[in-house]
Amino acid sequence: MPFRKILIANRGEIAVRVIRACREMGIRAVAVYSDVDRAALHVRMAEEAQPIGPAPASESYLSVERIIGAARSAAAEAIHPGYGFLSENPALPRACEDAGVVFIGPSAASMELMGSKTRARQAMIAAGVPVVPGSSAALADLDQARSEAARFGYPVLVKAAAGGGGKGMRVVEREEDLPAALREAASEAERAFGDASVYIEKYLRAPRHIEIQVLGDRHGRVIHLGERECSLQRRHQKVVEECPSPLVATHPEMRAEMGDAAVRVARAAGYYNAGTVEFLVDQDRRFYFLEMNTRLQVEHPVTEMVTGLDLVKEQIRIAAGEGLSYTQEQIEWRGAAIECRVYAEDPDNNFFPSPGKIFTLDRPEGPGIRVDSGAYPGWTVPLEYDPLIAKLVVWASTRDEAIARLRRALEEYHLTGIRTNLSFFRRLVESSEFREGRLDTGFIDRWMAEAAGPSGSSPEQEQAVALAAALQLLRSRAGNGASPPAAPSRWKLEGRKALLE
Ligand code: MV4
Repeated sequence: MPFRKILIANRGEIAVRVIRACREMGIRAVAVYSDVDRAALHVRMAEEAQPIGPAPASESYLSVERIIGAARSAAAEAIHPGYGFLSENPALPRACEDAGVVFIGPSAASMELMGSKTRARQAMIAAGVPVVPGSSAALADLDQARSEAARFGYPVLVKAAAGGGGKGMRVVEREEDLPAALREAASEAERAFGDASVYIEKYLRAPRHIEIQVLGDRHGRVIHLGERECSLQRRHQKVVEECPSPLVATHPEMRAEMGDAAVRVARAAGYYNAGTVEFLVDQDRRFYFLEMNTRLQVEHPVTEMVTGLDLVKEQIRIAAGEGLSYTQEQIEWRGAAIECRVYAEDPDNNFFPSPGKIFTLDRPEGPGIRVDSGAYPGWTVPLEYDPLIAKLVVWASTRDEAIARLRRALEEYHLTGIRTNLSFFRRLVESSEFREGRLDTGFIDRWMAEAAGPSGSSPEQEQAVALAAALQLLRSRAGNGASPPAAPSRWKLEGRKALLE
């Protein structure tokens, strides 16, 4: 047994996921919670729980000091960061080292390298991994930007060197638009990351986003667990992920090629523990390194379903210094898995967050279904954090069967009290592009624009809708915050009964 006690520096479904791995390994799990999470599922499930402060994440889940303090007072031997929060902050592994606690993740140096997009690009070029044509250092001035852009040809994409997740990005179609794009991207980057450095890349139109899961141990061995197709996203937020990628399924040589490249990326970064190498894939199926995520990802379950591995257990064993339990040759991929991210948000109201109390909750069950969730009936989804309430994951022996199973699971899934995006998924699984696996990163926006018709809403209209929804939410909070938005009042019910009599 690698550890006796692990502290989980996270909340929600991922904290629950890690607790489950701990329990199966005979390890005591210590939860942490902010004031609004006192009754959260991860707190109820863990053997122990430590309060870490008020609701704002900056004073609780994002505080290295509070997390280390909690680990100390619980005498935990290791910390699992989950995803989000401190998971990619090199300050946490450093503080762990100082406190004599094992960090379940990569080194601070690997995180730092991958945190700088320009440094990561340089390292990947040196390692012989294909990167999108572009500048490999932050741009000094407009003249340099002009000459670099002319070298790759328009359109180009201005990106933040410290970026990721789409912040500080600007597409530039013509040279005359370059100065404004540079200015805007730099100021957005300064605000978001405290670093105004930007660089440029050739802009790939409607690429696929395919990522490779890697595992490295502390003895220098690295393997890959194949790909995940993550092209289905909206506003840089993934909504559906699957394994295998429908594209790779029809071009099987791509898995080994991208897998080899991902292993080279990990080696070049001196990487250990679980990580993900993201690639963009163009229309000609050429792939380019985009970035590496130095954490366990939200969508890891699709890889687990298809490979049969337990990634969290592997992470824990690796952190304890054990060698990988599998060789590359032992990894096999069986069947197809699809994950839907179930959010407390209203698809009929511009996906506006819909926190609040869950009244009833009926989840799908039966063959090939996995639901990872931090929700339970009677629990209130707090508005302070990410509104992900569950991940619905299905597995079947073929993609077509997985889609049929997903459709069945979505029919069985019912939740009252809050809005969710389940209805969005019910529509999505019927679309011919999705069913045929013709996916790219522009698909959801195009598909939603089509559904809205030629008079589909402009960004201005969308803003107006969001504003109206915000006002509505504020009003409902100003009144009785506990009142369910969807359920009719007792007076209405009584009135209806009276009418029926
Ligand atoms: C790109 C690109 C096209 N060309 N880079 C978006 C998030 C950030 N991490 C990188 N992103 C992109 N970089 C070049 N040179 C298109 C995107 C992109 C994207 C990438 C992955 C998943 C979804 C996306 C949605 C829009 C744009």
